[in-house]
Amino acid sequence: MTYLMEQQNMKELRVELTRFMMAYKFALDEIGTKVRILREEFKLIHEYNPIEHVTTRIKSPESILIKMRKKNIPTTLDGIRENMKDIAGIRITCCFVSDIYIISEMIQAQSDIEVIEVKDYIQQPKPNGYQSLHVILKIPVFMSDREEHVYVEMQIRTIAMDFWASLEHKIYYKYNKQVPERLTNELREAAFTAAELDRKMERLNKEINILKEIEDDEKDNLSIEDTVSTKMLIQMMKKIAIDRLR
Ligand code: 0O2
Repeated sequence: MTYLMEQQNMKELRVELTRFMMAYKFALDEIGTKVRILREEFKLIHEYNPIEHVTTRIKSPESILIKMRKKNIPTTLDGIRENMKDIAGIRITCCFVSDIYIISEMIQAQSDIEVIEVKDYIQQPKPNGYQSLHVILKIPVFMSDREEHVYVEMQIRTIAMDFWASLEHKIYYKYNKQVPERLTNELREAAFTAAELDRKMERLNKEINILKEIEDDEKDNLSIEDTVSTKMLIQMMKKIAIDRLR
């Protein structure tokens, strides 16, 4: 092969690789915009923001290679494109567990999105305690000369789940993947504690919302002439509403 031909081949490969990675970046831009719109709409209409923060990442070439070897993925761009579904990843951290399912359903319902797989590690946590909702999506990306449907892994979790997963990840790697059993047991217990905290915060949030609603109704309905018995009735309603939540 002549020097010129070799240069030409290298150039074509570089263009092909750049286009390959670009598609994932654009897919993340697309899903990022979808999430931003939901977030802003929620804030404007419901005066509530269910999303704490959002991060995106593209898998590093090193991690792609490791996973290719682990899963025996063919060493071609087509092989990687079809078999590796988490090269583009978006992680959405929500306030409450109920928010996770609301956001997930809203994204899944969008007509240009294809849902490939849902893994609910909240209903069924991993044996180590890991919790999150994972959804593999296919998102259309429109480029100058073609339309590509790109896999994106969406992970949705609460702040407590995210806190646990981030620290577990650090501890796991620090011990070079040989975590003593006592520690894995404690990590699992910590995951249960995080889940308990999530349940408690969700219940508190519901209670406060009911109290707010009742208070708003009171403001709307009560006049100065209202009798003591009306106020007592409202107190009773509050108590019943709160008891029902328990
Ligand atoms: P990174 O650095 O986040 O990219 P597969 O993805 O097909 O190899 P699996 O296990 O079926 O295998 O995928 P799954 O369960 O959907 O999990 C993939 C991702 O979820 C991981 O990506 C992590 O981000 C996260 N995850 C899964 N299990 C755990 C866990 O036990 N602890 C923590 N901290 N995170 C977890 P990567 O590619 O491993 O890493």
